Amino acid sequence: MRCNSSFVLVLLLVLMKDVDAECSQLNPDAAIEVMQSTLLKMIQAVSDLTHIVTKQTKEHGQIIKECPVPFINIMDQCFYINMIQSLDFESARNSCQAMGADLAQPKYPQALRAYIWDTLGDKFSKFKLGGSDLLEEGDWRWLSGESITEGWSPGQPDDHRGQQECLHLQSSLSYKLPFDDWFCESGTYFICEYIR
Ligand SMILES: [Ca+2]
Repeated sequence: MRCNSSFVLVLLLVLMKDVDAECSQLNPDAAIEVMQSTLLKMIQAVSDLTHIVTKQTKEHGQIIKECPVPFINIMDQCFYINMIQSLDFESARNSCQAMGADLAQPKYPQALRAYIWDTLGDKFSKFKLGGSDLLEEGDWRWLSGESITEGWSPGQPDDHRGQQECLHLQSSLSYKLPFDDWFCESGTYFICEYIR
């Protein structure tokens, strides 16, 4: 693309130089004709250049859609894995919101778990996500309101002691799939998601 835009700029310069040289040897009418013809070519060149710049701007726009620091891109979602604070559900949510984000709603929880496993191993095991059955027992929903239908580890959600109402991601591979219901009030690490 850079070559194309450079080419158009060079073409403009060549046209301007040629018209100077050509007009100096012609009578006024012929010189005007040459200038008109050259002007049309220059307009076309400027149009081409505008098209190229617009396309480059769009491409650049895609580049700057990368996740803002400290969020990382996993499967085209922007996550921040908070291993600094161990918080209950509401506090974790508040912490995410203070970063311009919210608790995470991963479309590909196994990809998120693979990243955590690759970078942290089994050091940490449980992370709060943006899902619960707080509004209606047994009706698991993301913060968006969409149902949580996949990703549960076998035997989960088990609503242990009748008190497990918040979605957690289990990074340990001892859980076949990443999701487990766990106590909202228990302090755990958590994952925020920045929505672009
Ligand atoms: Ca459970």
